Amino acid sequence: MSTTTSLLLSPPTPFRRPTTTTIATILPPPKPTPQKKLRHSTPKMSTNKTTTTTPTQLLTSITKLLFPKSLPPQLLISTVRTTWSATWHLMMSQLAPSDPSGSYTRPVSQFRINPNHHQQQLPSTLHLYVGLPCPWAHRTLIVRALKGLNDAVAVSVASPGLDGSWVFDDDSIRIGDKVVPTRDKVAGAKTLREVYKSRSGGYDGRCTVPMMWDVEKKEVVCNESYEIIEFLNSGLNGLAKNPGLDLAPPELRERIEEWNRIVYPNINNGVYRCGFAQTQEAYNTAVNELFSALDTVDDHLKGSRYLCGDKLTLADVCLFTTLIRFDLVYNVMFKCTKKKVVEYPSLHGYMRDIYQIPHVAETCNLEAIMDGYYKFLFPLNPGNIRPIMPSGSDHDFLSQKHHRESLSASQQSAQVLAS
Ligand SMILES: N[C@@H](CCC(=O)N[C@@H](CS)C(=O)NCC(=O)O)C(=O)O
Repeated sequence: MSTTTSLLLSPPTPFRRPTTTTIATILPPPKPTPQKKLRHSTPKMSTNKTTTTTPTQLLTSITKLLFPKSLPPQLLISTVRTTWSATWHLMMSQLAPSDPSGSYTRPVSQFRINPNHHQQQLPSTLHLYVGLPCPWAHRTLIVRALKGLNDAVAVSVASPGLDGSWVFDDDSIRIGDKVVPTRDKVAGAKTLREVYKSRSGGYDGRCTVPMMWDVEKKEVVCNESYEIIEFLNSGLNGLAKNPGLDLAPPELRERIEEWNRIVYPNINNGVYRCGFAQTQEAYNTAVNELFSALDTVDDHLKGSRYLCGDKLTLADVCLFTTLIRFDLVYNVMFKCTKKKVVEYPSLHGYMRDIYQIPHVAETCNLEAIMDGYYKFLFPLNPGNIRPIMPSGSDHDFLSQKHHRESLSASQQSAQVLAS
């Protein structure tokens, strides 16, 4: 039984777990589960009858047993508050580890590229696993597209499953050039966990995207996004259609690092620190640091086209993938409510500027991003209702003129386009 399943099966504290006999007695005859719609492989559980039921059906039955159709309002509110809060704390403690103050502490990625080795190693066939809602995976899609590596490094696009894991659907219908969910193009795996597990030596840890896979060696090369984008930027120039584009040129590396030290903890991870904070104090700290960093960046971008001057760099790519999700998701779902990106004069133009660089918009599947957060990844939105797209965040608005060319001496998009 997976961690998630066992977690969901744990009874809320004030109630005793009903006995198996009781559950079996109240279980309705199982209906066929619409697997396609659920988009996750649900293991079948046996009952003592010849029929089978899924964990989801079992849970629904338990819930119906615990909560009759109507309760006096006060009892209903206090019961739901207690069970909801207990379940939320349990889920957060297991899935979003925190320090003693309740601040989210992101787990460290397991598979790393040794920076001293990757340049010398001759790459065998590399494959990239991504998921569209994920900002860390989005970084890799952008660098792959800008470097002209779409043919050299194929990509499989996983979809979020209802149990929080990454799963593969059949190939989606193409929407122009937009990246859409796909099957696993390497071995036809049904889940990303299957892919991770198929490495020699197996694997039982977190199965995250992005993940770079060595097809011949059947090995995870790396599952840390920043290392993957550094590698795509400089490690595959022999295969890239745009080898002349350097998103981390030596003369800018120090400045890129300086911006990363501000943007990563306070903005990229900062939105998660807001959303996953487990105490008011932890949230207050995270949200103040987030908006103070956004103010700093906005102020800087008044006079600078990109973070490090006239040239787009990896620091911009990393900032962009959080900004594009900000008003769509983080502002509402992660309580990053002080301001929206659209209210920042420079940040919004900067986001549009990057969105309009050829090939970047293709990597931004705004609907998949909203679905991923509001319907799948973390059950922070139990009603599963996807809010309406906020104004200033849709494709037409993002395609409007940004007027930022005048800030740069050189035409950056010409450099990017030279593929
Ligand atoms: N530090 C990693 C973070 C990757 C990450 O957290 N990915 C999330 C999606 S946004 C994931 O795949 N989570 C699945 C899980 O934790 O099981 C990176 O930058 O690559």
